[in-house]
Amino acid sequence: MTIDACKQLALAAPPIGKGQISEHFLAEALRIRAVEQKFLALFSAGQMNGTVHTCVGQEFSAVAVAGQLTDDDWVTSNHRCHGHFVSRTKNWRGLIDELRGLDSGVCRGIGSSQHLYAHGFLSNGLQGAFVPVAAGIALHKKRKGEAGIAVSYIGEGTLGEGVLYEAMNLAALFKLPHLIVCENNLYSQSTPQSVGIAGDIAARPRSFGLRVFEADTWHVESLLETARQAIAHVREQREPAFLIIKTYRLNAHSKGDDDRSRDEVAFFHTHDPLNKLLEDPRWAAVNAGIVAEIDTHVVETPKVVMPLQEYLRDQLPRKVSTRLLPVAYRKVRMVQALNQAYRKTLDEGAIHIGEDIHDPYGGAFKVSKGWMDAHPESVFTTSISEAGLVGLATGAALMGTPAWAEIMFGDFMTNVFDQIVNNLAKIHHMYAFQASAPVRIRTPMGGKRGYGPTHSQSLEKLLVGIDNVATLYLTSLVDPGPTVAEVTAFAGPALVLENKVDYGKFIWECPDDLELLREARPVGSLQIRPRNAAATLTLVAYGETARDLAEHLRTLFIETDLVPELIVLQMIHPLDIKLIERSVDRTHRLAVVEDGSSAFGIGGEIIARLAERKAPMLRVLRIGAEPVPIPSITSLELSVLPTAVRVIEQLLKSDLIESAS
Ligand SMILES: Cc1ncc(C[n+]2csc(CCOP(=O)(O)OP(=O)(O)O)c2C)c(N)n1
Ligand SMILES: [Mg+2]
Repeated sequence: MTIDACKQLALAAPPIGKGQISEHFLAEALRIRAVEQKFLALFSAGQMNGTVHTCVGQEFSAVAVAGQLTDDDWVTSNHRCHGHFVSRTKNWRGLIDELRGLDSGVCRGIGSSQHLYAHGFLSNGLQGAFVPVAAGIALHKKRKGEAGIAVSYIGEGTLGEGVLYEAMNLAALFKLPHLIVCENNLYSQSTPQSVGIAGDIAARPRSFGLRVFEADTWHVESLLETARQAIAHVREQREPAFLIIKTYRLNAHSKGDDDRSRDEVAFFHTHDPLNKLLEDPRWAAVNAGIVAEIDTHVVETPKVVMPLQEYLRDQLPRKVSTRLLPVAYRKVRMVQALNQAYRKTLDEGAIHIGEDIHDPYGGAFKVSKGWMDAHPESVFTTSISEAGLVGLATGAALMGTPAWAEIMFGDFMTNVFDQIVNNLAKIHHMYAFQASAPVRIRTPMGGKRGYGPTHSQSLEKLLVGIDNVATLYLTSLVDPGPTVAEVTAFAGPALVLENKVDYGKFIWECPDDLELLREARPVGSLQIRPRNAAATLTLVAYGETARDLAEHLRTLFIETDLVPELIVLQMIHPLDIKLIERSVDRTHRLAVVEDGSSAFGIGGEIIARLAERKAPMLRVLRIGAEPVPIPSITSLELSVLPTAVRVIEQLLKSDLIESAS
């Protein structure tokens, strides 16, 4: 789409306001513009914080789409969302208050301009990241047989984002009632379409089999009709579609950043349908009334803000219990125990989404075998689309479906980072606690299988640093069933790490000379301690490494003369160190073993927590993988990873031994 072609469209457009278009729509468009202009005025007067992206010139795309929506529909939007929000919710007062940072704002001043929430509406400032989430909302509706569709607004600049294509592919494959509305205003921030977008825009959705509708801002009547047709198509056919609206923003990208040609901007001002409408004194009077109402609202709204204490609450599972309980033993392989535990979540109404999790294949590690046969409506096997499938799970979870996502290898969690860090970790707070997305993402970490550098790493230290997302690591030392059941009750998102080597092992049978106990709190730590000796070393580990160590506690004692007590973390974040504290108070020696490299890692966090508590008489040691990609060849791989053999070597070299003698 060239600027000249848009100019031709603007020149050819018929006037509005002569009865062709409902006056209600025109007034709504004027309202949106007046709100946007008020924001710019407040910014200029130094009365507002942050930033704002106004949709002046683009109001009719919001009005045209929202006019066709019902209470059952959901809209996701982007940074330029004010018009979409006002026409969807009519709550312009709540929007103004939000941008002014007031407690009366729609997100109580937390989200501000780009992060808005209301029933039927979500926006955020990450280009494209909400498109798979909207697809997930549509998935929920389709699966539940509920009425309603999902609509996602994007700008044409966002056609450069990969996750958009994952979402379109998945929406097409699953035949989801999802309309993507692309507002093509010819610019992405400062980048003209000719510089940023290759090829044909309409060909993109068409290649996924989506029906494409096209309209423009200047032919308002036909825009309203095209939006009606596009939404009717999605609603009736229950399949995705794509609506392209050619348009032009009359203001700067945000507050004042504009280096477009002045003549070009002036041309579109002159031919803007609302500017032309306002030449009519009757509409000028209507507009003056709208402006006065907005001014009065701004003047009269009390300036109340959310107190810090209220904002600091979160959804992390922190229930603490100091009780230790015996652990029930069950002879079953870990993969089988996991298969059954997750299968129970399906029986209880959850969905599971992942790559290759269909039957008879049953997932790369066979955890999902038999699920799809038993629950064909709840197991969704996807294309290779890690971010997209987690987005789908997020949308479904937002609507109330318990949603699990499987990432085939832990290394691929990097592909999901944006969805975790910017969506899952933020949704609850940024919408002032009005929304929750309790997605559980499962993935196998770890090496010892020769899969080499891109399929063997343990990335948990990158995950545990994400605020507001719980991270836990299952272990074959105990039946994971009760732990999985506890995770299903978490209010917020959780990352559930498994281990590739653990899958094939039978659940550990604790030998008679040791005692295995479990903290009573949800996903509590395990304690494996000698029955007839006082421990002289606190060893902390998790996952399969903990299993490996548990099996070598006797060797460790023989080699080092230290009597180890093993504490196995199941919940890594939020971290509760009470059990470790009590143990080191007795042993005065601590070795933390983590599967990834130890720099800036979990061991460092535990030691820092202990040091903050008091300055204990404590000898500490961090043990982890060597800080290199995990090699494939077995001899090197086992030398790089923190196997029990290497842990003993490290202990022997450490001053923990010295201090014992
Ligand atoms: C993932 C991501 N990358 C970059 C940005 C910064 N950014 C905000 S808006 C924008 C331009 C978006 O262009 P377009 O999608 O055409 O929407 P428009 O601003 O034209 O409405 C950019 C680059 C962002 N918010 N998110
Ligand atoms: Mg644009």
